[in-house]
Amino acid sequence: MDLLIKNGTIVTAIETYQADIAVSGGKIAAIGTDFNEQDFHDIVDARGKLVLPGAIDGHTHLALPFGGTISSDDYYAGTRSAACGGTTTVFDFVQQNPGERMLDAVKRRDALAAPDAAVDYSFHIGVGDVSTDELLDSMEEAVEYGIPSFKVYMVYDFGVDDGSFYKVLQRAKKIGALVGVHAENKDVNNLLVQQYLAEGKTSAWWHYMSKNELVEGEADVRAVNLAKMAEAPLYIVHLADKMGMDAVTEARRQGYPIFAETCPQYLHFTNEVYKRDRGRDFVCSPPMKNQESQNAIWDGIANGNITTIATDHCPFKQAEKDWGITKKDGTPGDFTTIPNGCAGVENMYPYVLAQAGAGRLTFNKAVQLCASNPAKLFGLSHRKGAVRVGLDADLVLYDPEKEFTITNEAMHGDTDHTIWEGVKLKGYPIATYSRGRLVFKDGEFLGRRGAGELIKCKKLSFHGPEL
Ligand code: DUC
Ligand code: ZN
Ligand code: ZN
Repeated sequence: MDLLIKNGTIVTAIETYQADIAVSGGKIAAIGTDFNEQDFHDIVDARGKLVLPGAIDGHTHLALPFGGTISSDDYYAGTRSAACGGTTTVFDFVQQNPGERMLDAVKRRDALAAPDAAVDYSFHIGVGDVSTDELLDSMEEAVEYGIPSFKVYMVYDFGVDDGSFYKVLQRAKKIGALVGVHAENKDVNNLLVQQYLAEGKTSAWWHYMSKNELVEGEADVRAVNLAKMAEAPLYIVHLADKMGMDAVTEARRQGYPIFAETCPQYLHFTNEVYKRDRGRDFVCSPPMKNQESQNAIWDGIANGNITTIATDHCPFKQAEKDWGITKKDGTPGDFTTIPNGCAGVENMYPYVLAQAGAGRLTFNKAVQLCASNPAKLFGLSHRKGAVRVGLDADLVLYDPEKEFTITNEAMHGDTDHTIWEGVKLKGYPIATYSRGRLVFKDGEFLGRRGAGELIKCKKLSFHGPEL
């Protein structure tokens, strides 16, 4: 056999126990206590360490064209960074072009990802055009291929109207797909932008104000209502506000299959960051909200109404963030000319686990939110998301005592700054295995470009808020 990880404390979504893990052919071959060490090529002593399933980041934007540039982590840099933060699978978004069949969009994007990805990956399809029956029908072909999740944007020029959103929900329900939604009220957002700019309000604060609690909350409530009307499952991505949290909580209480994702940045930062000198570095959509919203999301984690944590990883270089002051062409910029997004893929698991270490949630709950729930929701629990015999040996060794201060220098992506600079964590991953291969150890990336593979996902296998 290839590898024995011995003496560690295994943490799953539901239990914590001491056992050894035998790895063979990239899979977890056995879990037990009396293995013969001579049977193993490599032996790792994990005494005093936690052994966790690798995290699944259900929301990244690698090499995303946005705002006149492209996000600075390509599939290699983004997955390298993921590995070094204990994330062994990332989901990226493929944006369907007008007139393009869904599966063609996936294949177009996979041609970029496959040669570069250092850990395993899969896709959600951003719906761009369902104006014909043929394009709507093409959803099923993607589902059968192994990409059963779609995302609609209620905001942005490439977003869809409520009718198309509803149509996608209806079809998704029929074919066993999950619809994710980026919920912000597009018309009000656009109107507020025009009003603020006309009043000379150009700083990053006004990005937040134009996408404030109510701008997101109204769209969250509308999305929940559309899903209820269509009797379809719904996944609200990057939920960041109290009104949306309340709507999700109430819908789930009523038994609707409505799920919410939040991101570490909404759990850690509030809208106060937009008052900082470099507030523009924090510009992402949706923006960080007020303390009341942050409290509501933490409550959602405690009471089970947040189902997953993901990152919305979408870094841009500082010079591009500076387009909020002076645009590329040298003319004055404003909050609308700042590319939206921040780095986070390397910070998610360490941040959430450190919160567990600090007693804000349990380690089991952290594993549930970052690994096992995304695996179940997105249809990859046959491969990922747990420490179980037969699953991929995507494993993280975590030292609960290691002190770590996040700096951009210590990160492994391609960007030049991090909104997490200076944040101190107690506890940090010390090793990551991707299908049994060591890809990260003691601060160093040891993986290989192109070693990651596309994970084909199964159709929805849940019916209500059991997650
Ligand atoms: N939000 C971001 O911050 N970046 C990219 C896309 C998005 O919706
Ligand atoms: Zn989004
Ligand atoms: Zn996103």
